[in-house]
Order: sequence, then structure tokens, then C-alpha cells
Amino acid sequence: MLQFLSLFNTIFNDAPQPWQLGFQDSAAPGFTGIVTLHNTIGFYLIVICFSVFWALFSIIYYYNTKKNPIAHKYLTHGTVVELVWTITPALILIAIAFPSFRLLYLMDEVISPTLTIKAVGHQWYWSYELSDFVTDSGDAIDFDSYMLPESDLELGQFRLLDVDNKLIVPVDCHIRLIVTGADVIHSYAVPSLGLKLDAVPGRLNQVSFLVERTGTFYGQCSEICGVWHGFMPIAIEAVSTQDFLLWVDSAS
Ligand SMILES: [Cu+2]
Repeated sequence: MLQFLSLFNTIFNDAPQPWQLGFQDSAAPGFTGIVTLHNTIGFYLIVICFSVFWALFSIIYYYNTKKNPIAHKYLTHGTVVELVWTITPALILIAIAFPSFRLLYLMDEVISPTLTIKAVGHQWYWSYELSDFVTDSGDAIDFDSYMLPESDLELGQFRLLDVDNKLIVPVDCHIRLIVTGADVIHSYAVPSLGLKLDAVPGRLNQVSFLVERTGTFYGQCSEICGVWHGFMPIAIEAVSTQDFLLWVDSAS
């Protein structure tokens, strides 16, 4: 029974599943907003598809010369119907634009972050810098994060997704992520956290996110960057603030 009930509490999707079509489970408010917007627009999409195809097929079915050789010969213009099919789409676009811009500006906002992390894309791995903390020698904490080769994988680790050094972040903290590239353009993308930022050499891109629960969240480089583009995954582990500080202590 316990095992059966635990089915409803289990988070299945912190890594992609084979042949998955839907979203991964959200772990950040930003991604929850993206899923909600997707569902809102999906509603309009279904309504529009049904009404357009219904109109199209009924016109083809009823108004053809085989069925009515003479009756519709002079039916060439209708002002009312023209007005309806011009104004209605405009109203629908406005209805879609409002929630879209709302989410866009909400996600763009960076208000007093607790922590700043810089992620740098290289051919072909990611490196991280945490400048809020210094090591004993006075430098910022920085480390490289390489994909684990298949031969090094342990039971429970994901092929092409797990890395040697995960990025550790605290839960329930506003984190500022600054992304750049060291050589060519990469893209820092973690679906369950709603992150996707281009890593452009000579440019700093910024985003803010908050992880709502502990766990490990996987992503991949999302801008084709060379032969091993598919082998530079991202793994972020969200832990309690206490565990995060312990990790910082061990890293510095
Ligand atoms: Cu890439």
C-alpha cells in the first residue's frame, strides 16, 4: 500500500525520459509560468484549429459548383464576415500577448540575488565561478564540470547527463546566473528550472532563478558548438542552505 501511495508523491521527471513528449516536472517558479503559458496558448490553438478547419471543410462541402451550379454565383463579398474574421484574430492575439509579456518581464527581473554564479561554456564542458566566496588564497571558487564517460557511470547515474562536478545551489534562494562563452557560442539550458541562455563570447547574459525543492536537475548545451556539443551536459544539485555552505567550505 505504501509503495502504491508513494507513486503519487514521486517526482519522475527531473531527467528526460525515453520518448518523452511532455514537460519535465517544474522545480522553479519561472518554469511553472512557462508551462502555464504553454497551456493557455494551447487552449487558443485548439479552438482556432477546430473553427478554421470546420469553416474550411464546410465551405468545400456545401459551396461547390457541383452541388450549387448557380445559387452562389453572385456571392462574392460579405462586409460583416470580413469584419468578424479581421477583428476576432486581433482580439485573440491581444489575449495571448498579455500573459506572454507578463511572464517575459517577470522572468527578466533580477531583484537582490543572494548568490551570483557565473557559468562559462567551453568546447566541450562547462566551468563555474562563485565570486561571492573566496578560497584560502583569496581567489574565487571555480571548477570545471565534465560529462562522465560511459565507463565511469555508477548505478543510477544518467548516460550523457551526469557530470564529474555538479553545480551545487541552495534551495529557496534567488540566484543570479551569468552566462558567457569562452570560445564559440553555447547555450545553457536546464528545462526543469526554466533556464535557457546563450553563452556568447565577449558578452554576459543574465538570468535569475529560484529552486523550489531539493534534487538534481539536468540540462544540455543547446547551441550547436562543435563535434562534442552533445557531450557537455549540465547537472545542478539543489540542497539545503546548510549543505550548500558545507559544500562551499569544502570547495574553498
Ligand atoms: Cu553546444
